[in-house]
Amino acid sequence: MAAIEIVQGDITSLEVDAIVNAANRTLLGGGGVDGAIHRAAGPELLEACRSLNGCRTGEAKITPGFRLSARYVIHTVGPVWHGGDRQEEQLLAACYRNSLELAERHGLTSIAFPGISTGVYGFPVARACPIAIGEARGFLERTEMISRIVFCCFSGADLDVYRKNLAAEQ
Ligand code: AR6
Repeated sequence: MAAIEIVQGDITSLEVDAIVNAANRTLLGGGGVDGAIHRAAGPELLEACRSLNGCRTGEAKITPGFRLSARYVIHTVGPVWHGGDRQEEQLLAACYRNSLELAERHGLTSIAFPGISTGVYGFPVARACPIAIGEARGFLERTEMISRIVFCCFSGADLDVYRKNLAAEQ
């Protein structure tokens, strides 16, 4: 049975085929979850990212996970929140969809996401969460390859938002 899970904690410790990085368009590292992933994966990750030539907003690229438990890192670039009238919601949905499609193309069965764009990029988590869950649900209905999608919340407040959104589906 394909499942959506929510957990609270550090995404770098999760044992899944791929963790998703909320990166920027350079793919050359940064703060937040991006910094944590690069620290945990080791300097080989930055070397691998250098050969990718950046990434457009809404798109996704894949590298090995190096020292992480996860075999791969899928790097995606979320939109900066400007109030909602610059296609932020569509671009965020594209991040989730393109990351899931990339995982499927690599034959992966489990994937964990942070709250893309909901940190420095300022996307309100209450608006981002239903997009994340909606894309995950839609994907699980279309494919059999991926059996586990984990949403990793860093804060208790974010965990509550995800819990409420999942409960509202029942
Ligand atoms: N595990 C899980 N979630 C985390 C972790 C972690 N170790 N650390 C932070 N978060 P952000 P963005 C959460 O700012 O908004 C970077 O500098 C955090 O609480 O990391 O997409 C990039 O290079 C929040 O809920 O990413 C870009 O320049 C979520 O991860 C820019 O930030 C995303 O917060 C991208 O901004």
